[in-house]
This record gives sequence, C-alpha cells and structure tokens, in this order.
Amino acid sequence: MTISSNSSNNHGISQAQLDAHWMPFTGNREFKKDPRIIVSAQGNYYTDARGRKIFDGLSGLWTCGAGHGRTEITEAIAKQAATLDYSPAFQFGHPKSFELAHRITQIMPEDLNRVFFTGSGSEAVETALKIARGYWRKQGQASKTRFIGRSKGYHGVNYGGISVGGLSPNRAIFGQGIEACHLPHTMISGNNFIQGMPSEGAYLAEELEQLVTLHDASTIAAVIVEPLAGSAGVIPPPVGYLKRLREICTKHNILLIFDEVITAFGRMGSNTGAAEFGVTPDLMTVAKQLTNGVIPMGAVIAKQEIYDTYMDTAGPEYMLELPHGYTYSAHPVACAAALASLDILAKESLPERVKTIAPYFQAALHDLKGVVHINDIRNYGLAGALSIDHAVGEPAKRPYQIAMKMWQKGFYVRYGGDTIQLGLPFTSTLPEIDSLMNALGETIAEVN
Ligand code: PXG
Ligand code: PLP
Repeated sequence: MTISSNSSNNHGISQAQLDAHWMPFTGNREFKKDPRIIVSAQGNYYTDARGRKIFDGLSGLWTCGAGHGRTEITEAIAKQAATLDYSPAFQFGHPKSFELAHRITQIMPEDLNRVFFTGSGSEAVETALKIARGYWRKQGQASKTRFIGRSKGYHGVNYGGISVGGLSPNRAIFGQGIEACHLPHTMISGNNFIQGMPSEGAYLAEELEQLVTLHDASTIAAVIVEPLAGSAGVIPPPVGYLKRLREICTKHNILLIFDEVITAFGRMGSNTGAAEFGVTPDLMTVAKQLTNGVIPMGAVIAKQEIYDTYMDTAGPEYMLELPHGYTYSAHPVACAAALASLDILAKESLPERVKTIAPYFQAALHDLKGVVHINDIRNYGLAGALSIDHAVGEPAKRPYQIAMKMWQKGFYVRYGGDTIQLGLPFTSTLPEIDSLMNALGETIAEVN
C-alpha cells in the first residue's frame, strides 16, 4: 500500500484508497491532491487528521444542530442495534416507528398527522411528489400530474427532485426529468442586506396565478417550495409570500408541499418553518435534523385527508394502499436515533435557544456589510449567507477560496455558487459567533 506522499496531512489514506471513492458534490481532483480529512467530532467542533480543532459553522450539512457526540443519541443507537438491528419495513412493524411517528405529529402543525418514513431528504421529496400525484388520481383527477417548483429551489438529487428543483447545475447534464415548471425566486434587486424577512416581494406569489392560467389547474398536482431556500444561499421568504402561495393553491385545488429538510426541527427558531411563518402546507418533507444527522432518515408528513383518500380507495383490506416504500423506511436504529434527538430538542428547548441567539447572530453577520466583495447578506434563525462578487469569469472561485482559507484557520463554512453559507449549531455560544464572524471578515478581505 502506498501512503500519500503528502505526509503533512497525516491522514494515512493511500492514493489507491483516495482514488476508489467517487465523492459526492465534491471536486474530486482537487480534494484528492490535499484531502481535508475529519477524524472525530465533539460538541460544536471537528478534529481533523492533523489534530486541529475546527468550528462546525454549518452543523455538518445543516444536520447536527444539537452538536456532535451526543451520548443520548449514540447510546440509544447502540441499545437499539443490540435489541433489534433490522426488521422488515414492509407488512411488519416495530414499536419505535409508531412512537416516533406520533412524536413527530406532536411537533408538527396540527393538520399534519400522518408520517411516511424514508432514508433521506431526496427520498422524502420523491415520496411527497408520488403521494401528490396518486392522491389526485384516487380523487378521479388523473390529469393533475404537473409540478410547480421555484427557481433556485433545491429538492435533493433524484429525478423528481431535480425536475422541480431550480439550481441549473444540478439538472444540466442529466436529461429529461418529470413535468415541472418554476416560479421565480424571491431574491429581487433592492432587497440586499435585509435582516430577516424582506418586506418586499410577496407580489411574486402572483406568478402562480399566471402559471395556473397557462397550464390550467386541471393539469397541476402540487407546488413545492422550501419555506426558506437553503442550498441556494439562505433566501428568507418575503413577508406575506408563503401565505399568498397557500391561498392560490387552496383556491385552485393544488397541493402545497413545504420541503423542510433544512428548516424543520429548530433551525428557524420554531419546530418548523410552517409554524415560524404561519402557513400550513398539505405535505411536508423533513430529514437532516430529525436524527441530528447521526443516522440517515427522512420523512413525509401528510394531512389526514390525503392519507384517508388512500385508505378509502384501495379495495379489500389485505391490499396495500400506497405501492411505495424503501428497504430502510423506518429503520429501527434510525427511529431510536430520531427519538433521542427529538428528546434533546425538547429537553434543551433548542428551537427557543435558536430564537434567543438569532438576533445576536443577525447583528454579527450584518456587521460584515462593507467588507470588500460582499454584495448581499441574508439570514433567518440560525441560517445565514453572504453573496460574494464574482471574480471575472469565475463566479464560484472566491467562495471556494474563502472556505478553504477558513478551514485553514479552524472554521468550517459551506460554499456554494457565489455564496458562503452558515448554519451554526443551536448550541453555539456568543463568543463562538464572534470569532467566526471575525475570521470571516478577515478572510474575505484577504481574497483577491
Ligand atoms: N430538500 C432540501 C430543501 C434540502 O436542503 C434535500 C431536499 C435532500 O436531502 P438529502 O438528505 O437527500 O441530501 C436537501 C438537502 C447545502 C446542502 O450545503 C444542502 C443539502 C444537502 C447537502 C448540502 O446547502 N440539502
Ligand atoms: N434495486 C434493487 C435491485 C433492489 O432489490 C432494491 C430493493 O429491494 C432497490 C434497488 C431499492 O433499494 P431501497 O429499498 O434501499 O431504496
């Protein structure tokens, strides 16, 4: 075995091992020249292969809001794996999935009370889209198949998700998807450097009326949006915008799906984006924070009326009602992790903690206004992003350079498109917020 010649990394991973792993959403060629290897995590910090401590400025990938290494979760996982490591997901059950489903419904807005488990956010999105189409067919309206997403939306990477998604690089090379069209995004000029929700922009919801006129409601199954767009670089909804989408969907008999893979379970300062923004969808997708990121798991939460429609139209009771599910739907170990994670969220009042420290985060983040290259700052709850002026011909280069310099200085932040994204742990302290912002300001000023 040849050990990497770059001994300064001390990662002990051979070139052949590096080559063997085709990494997701990663610049493989660049990464493998000088790998950034994380070996352990505790609280709000990672330790890398060189033994450096690194602040986790994105809570993993928006996953680990309660901090890393939570023994309540790891012990629950160990116990569950020793008791029941797997049980067949189809036609048989185990106690934890029912307990978890019920627990989730207690956290959800009142009308959302039927939970379907998946293995990830992308699977949750596919499931929600299929449930929506099937619902209309079962209602005798089989022509309602079209989906409406939104420009800059991210709904995972499967074919339905990239079809309704609005991030063009994620779609460009993959060919035909499913029938979908898109609302405009809400990042309008004039809304730069707004703290929290912009007051301008609700009128953009009226574009939905235009799309309904164009395609006719009889062809449209559902509208899917993130209440706050995460991956595109933290775009909070304009005041009144989501409410207007809800009204137009209700008026035209179109289902409204909120993709809350990032926003559910505390990040917005409430249990869900729906609760925080005061608008209830017909279907919601969740993942990530559900298990504090420790075990993969997602879910779709549906209104009872949608569930009942399936139950009432499936023929004899021995017949299944929804021909859909994953080998790992409601995996017992994932269920145990989620129950422990939701316990922590409640016991430590983490959504409330987010709400309490969000104003401090907001002020510290917006203090970066005036630093060279920054042309916009956006935030809500413990989510924030900076838009960075494009280097000539290379819109994604500066954010990459900034994130890499931050890593050298002991801070993990996410870069994507022309943005730097922050999703701090709910357990962040005020001094941690200060040192992150200081490092960011200093680093951005260092980049050409
Ligand atoms: N919907 C939304 C709104 C998401 O944010 C997914 C679906 C897909 O979930 P899975 O579990 O299949 O990845 C996501 C995931 C980032 C980033 O840096 C965001 C996601 C994933 C990775 C990175 O913004 N979001
Ligand atoms: N492909 C094959 C050949 C399978 O047998 C299965 C599941 O049985 C799948 C894909 C789907 O896998 P999952 O249920 O983990 O999504």
